[in-house]
Amino acid sequence: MITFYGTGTAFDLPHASPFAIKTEILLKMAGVEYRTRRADLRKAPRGKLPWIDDDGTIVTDSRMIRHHLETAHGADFSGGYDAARLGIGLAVERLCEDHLYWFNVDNRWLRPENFAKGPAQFFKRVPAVLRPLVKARILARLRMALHGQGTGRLEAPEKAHLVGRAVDSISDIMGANDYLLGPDPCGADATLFGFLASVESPFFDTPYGAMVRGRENLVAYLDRMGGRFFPQ
Ligand SMILES: N[C@@H](CCC(=O)N[C@@H](CS)C(=O)NCC(=O)O)C(=O)O
Repeated sequence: MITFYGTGTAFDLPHASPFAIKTEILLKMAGVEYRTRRADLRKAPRGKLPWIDDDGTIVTDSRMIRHHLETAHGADFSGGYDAARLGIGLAVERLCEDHLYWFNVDNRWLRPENFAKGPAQFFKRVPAVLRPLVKARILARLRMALHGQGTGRLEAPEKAHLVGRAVDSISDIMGANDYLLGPDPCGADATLFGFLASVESPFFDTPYGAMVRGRENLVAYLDRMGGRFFPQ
């Protein structure tokens, strides 16, 4: 039995973390038995979530979890597509994970109104006297990470321009397909749904949600994927 450590439902999403949404879809696609546990980041094997415990084998990082499901459980995430299509899928995944991710972090954590109604809730279990200090320390760490990565140095219109380009490209790649690469879902859809749903989330005040909602095929895709993998 696999134990999957994610965040659980938050912000009207299946998980607060897009990487956790991705991983739960991969587990469902793989058809393996699993149970979900709320992750305590202080106990995360590499300080990040999600991770899984597969009967004593700990696997961290959604990409390595995918690899583990393929090698240890025979999962096939190809969706039947050829190598060239799958290459496009991988590029879209990395566009989400290494590019869109940062705008999402910036928007949720560094916009005070979004932080207050969103991530600030994670600190409820920290003793009240320490809470402001812990929050300030984490925000300072994130600000540094965003500055180092580069997104933190951009102005709001530049950020909007870059997110818009990414969202439009994904929409153009998908075209009239039901899923990213064609009529069937593949592993890349797990990632794409996790990030698109997170970027679109109306829970947060963001200019990015409207960009997703402005693309009919992406709206239909979110409905289709949500209905298929998180019908509840
Ligand atoms: N490459 C990792 C990224 C995971 C990741 O960045 N998770 C975030 C949550 S969305 C996290 O745990 N951040 C905590 C931290 O960096 O301290 C994956 O694919 O799982």
